[in-house]
Amino acid sequence: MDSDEMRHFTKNFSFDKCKKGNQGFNRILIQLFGLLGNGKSSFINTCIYVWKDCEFENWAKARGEDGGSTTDRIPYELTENLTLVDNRGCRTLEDKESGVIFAQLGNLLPIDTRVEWGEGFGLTEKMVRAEKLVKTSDFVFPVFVHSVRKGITKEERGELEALLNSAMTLTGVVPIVVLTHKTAGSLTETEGIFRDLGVERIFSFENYTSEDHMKTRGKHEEVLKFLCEVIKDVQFRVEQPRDPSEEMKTRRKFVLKYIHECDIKEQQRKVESKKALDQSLQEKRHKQQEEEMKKQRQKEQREQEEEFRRHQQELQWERDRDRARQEEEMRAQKERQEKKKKKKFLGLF
Ligand SMILES: Nc1nc2c(ncn2[C@@H]2O[C@H](COP(=O)(O)OP(=O)(O)OP(=O)(O)O)[C@@H](O)[C@H]2O)c(=O)[nH]1
Ligand SMILES: [Mg+2]
Repeated sequence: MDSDEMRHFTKNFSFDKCKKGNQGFNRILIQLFGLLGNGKSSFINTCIYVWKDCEFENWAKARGEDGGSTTDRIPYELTENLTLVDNRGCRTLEDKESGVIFAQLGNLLPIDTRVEWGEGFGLTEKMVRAEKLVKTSDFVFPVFVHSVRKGITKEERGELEALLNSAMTLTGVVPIVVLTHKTAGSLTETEGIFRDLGVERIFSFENYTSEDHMKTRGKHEEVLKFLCEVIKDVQFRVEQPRDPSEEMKTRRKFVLKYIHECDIKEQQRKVESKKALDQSLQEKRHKQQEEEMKKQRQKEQREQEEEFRRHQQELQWERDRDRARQEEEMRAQKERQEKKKKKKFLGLF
């Protein structure tokens, strides 16, 4: 298909025209998810810019590199039947936050509303309150947005695989991956990692931004290709009999089970960390006791040695005194004998 044909195909898509009719669906929600600051809002800007073919605006409020600027679930309608949703990004791929990610991805939290990082009961309650606000007629289509510049560490691969697999189980669709910042790192390597994780379709972009939005044919065609690919995948999915309200219930069950499992894991983690803390305290106490006993033993030994040394000295003093006394006696005796001799000698005269 050339650009005009792709545009025409996208514009004319409607669930009513699908082989089995709409089956209760009336629009595709292209749900963007991913880590903070990876270009989700910029990708929305890129899509709107291409689709409207107008002056560039920062419609989705793309901001700094650190991310965290999108805090609400905001919908951007491209056609009556096709809407992009900018979801709140996650700081890490860890379980707790993924609970919120799945609640957004499953379309179980209201649109146009701030998304709080809740977990456990708080998140469940929000989902229950949202029940009347979310529409079962939305066909949820997951698109994972990742920046080539940020790369993927070895540790992140396992978490990413788990996240993508859960997103697939939740939505029934293999997520499409959109790579942004395509010239800011190794595109081939990043694509390879996602392919190894089982991702079938990957699109890569250098997003249009406020600083650089010079239109190029390549970018325009890639966006249109992306939109057509989403629609074709949806058409393929709705060739099977579908029940949107049952599917919504299944998604809700999935997320509730996920939250519950995260809670249990968290509790186990707390118990284990308390156990480890207790053990280390006990070890510390034991070591302290041993140290004190060692000190006591050393003190006793020092005292014994001191006692022995004192005793030896006293003996030595005694010996010295005896010797001095003996010497004194011998000297006196000698004196006496001398005197006696002298007297005898004088008596002769
Ligand atoms: N050069 C270039 N810059 C990009 C690209 N994609 C995003 N950016 C820039 O990266 C920064 C973050 O992009 P955002 O679109 O706000 O990212 P986000 O995923 O929406 O982030 P949060 O909603 O804040 O989590 C912005 O300054 C964008 O201008 C890209 O493909 N190329
Ligand atoms: Mg954003």
